[in-house]
Amino acid sequence: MTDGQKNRLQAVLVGVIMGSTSDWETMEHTAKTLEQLGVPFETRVVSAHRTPDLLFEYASSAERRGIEVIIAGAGGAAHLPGMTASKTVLPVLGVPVESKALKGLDSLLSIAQMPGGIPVGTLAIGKAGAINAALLAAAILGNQHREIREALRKFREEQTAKVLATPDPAVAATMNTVIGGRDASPESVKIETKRKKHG
Ligand code: RP5
Repeated sequence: MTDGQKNRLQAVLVGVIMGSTSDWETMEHTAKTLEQLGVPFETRVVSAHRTPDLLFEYASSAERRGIEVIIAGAGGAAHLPGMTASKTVLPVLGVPVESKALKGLDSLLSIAQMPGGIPVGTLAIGKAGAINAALLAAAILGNQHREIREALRKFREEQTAKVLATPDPAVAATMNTVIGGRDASPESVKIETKRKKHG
């Protein structure tokens, strides 16, 4: 990567906002994925209901601050992505956070069912949507930022290689249970328990 590319990448390109700190459990997957791809981002709690003035300020100043994509996560009567989209022409991606009462169906419909005129790119409910919002943001940024497009290509290649490396699901399941270098597979746990019993 050239110095010019590094400098350009230091500026925040993605604004990750969410309605509440309680959304972080979901939205941290967006942050982790952006980090993995080397996309500069910021994270903020901005509530459509509790801090409406802050929401207006954030959305209307985002373009001026150099942000190119906004990812907004919210749950329940999830107005944040739609209201954000109404105050900016930047692409807004919405992540429906899983709500307790309706398992996120309320969040999904609130975010997806925007009337014609103000679009919100709506992802899946919960963790999958949070990860995919980051990947989709990277794909959008990849049109102008070649290094991000290449990072996304590498992510895809590694994902494919990982699947092809473990074609047998039984082996893959065993590998998934190896936690922190310690084999926690059911067989191993049985052996360890026996060892303890026999001193
Ligand atoms: C929404 O209300 C937030 O996005 C969150 O998902 C939901 C519940 O917020 P808390 O009551 O946990 O702060 O505005």
